[in-house]
Amino acid sequence: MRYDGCVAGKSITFYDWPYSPFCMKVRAILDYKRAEYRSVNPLAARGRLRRRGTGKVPAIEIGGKFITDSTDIAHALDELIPKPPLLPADQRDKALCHVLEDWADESLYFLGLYYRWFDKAGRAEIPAKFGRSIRGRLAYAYYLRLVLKQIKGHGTLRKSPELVARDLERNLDAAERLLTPGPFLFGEAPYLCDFALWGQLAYLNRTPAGGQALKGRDRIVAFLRRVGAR
Ligand SMILES: N[C@@H](CCC(=O)N[C@@H](CS)C(=O)NCC(=O)O)C(=O)O
Repeated sequence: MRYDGCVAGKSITFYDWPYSPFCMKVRAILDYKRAEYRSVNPLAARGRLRRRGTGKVPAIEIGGKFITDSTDIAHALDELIPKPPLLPADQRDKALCHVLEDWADESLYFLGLYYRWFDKAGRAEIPAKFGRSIRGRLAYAYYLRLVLKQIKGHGTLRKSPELVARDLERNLDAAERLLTPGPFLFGEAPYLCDFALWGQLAYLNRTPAGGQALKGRDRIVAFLRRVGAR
């Protein structure tokens, strides 16, 4: 629900870049919790994001408290709005949920970045998202440099395209198996790891190579539709 409002007496402002998989994760959680919030374009608030946080998105203000990192944001939202819960009740499942969330955020993310920012066909689609104004073009050039440095630092960009494609296949095989029988990672209800996985898979699915690799993976495709429809 995207309008100015309060949850438990606290207003929520969400710095939301529509194309970021971490923003998609937080947005899906906000909607799952039926939270009312105000959305702000981070490109118009870069100074504020750097001063008050890490400069990265997503960032959120809950009742004036500034929080960055999608995991911390998710936990803060779960505390503020406990139902429906974002974590399974069982302690071992809780630990597994954390590990799965981290896998999505820290491994799958770099495959998405590779196929969006490094792969030729993926990169060709980016400038339009930033707009053709001078500001948009400068922002694109800045982020292109930054993201390529990040993918290289992570190690993905040091691999050959064949090895990255093999990594992608293995990870998608794992996701398909983890979502079997489904509908969510732990069965009937979605948890934090589902929203993280959904953000990264949906991001990957929008890249030309990722969309192709996801074809025929029925569990993942159904999962993408199911969480997206929420
Ligand atoms: N671990 C962070 C990752 C956030 C992140 O990497 N966000 C990207 C957008 S997808 C970003 O803001 N990149 C710009 C930068 O690194 O300055 C989270 O879970 O929120």
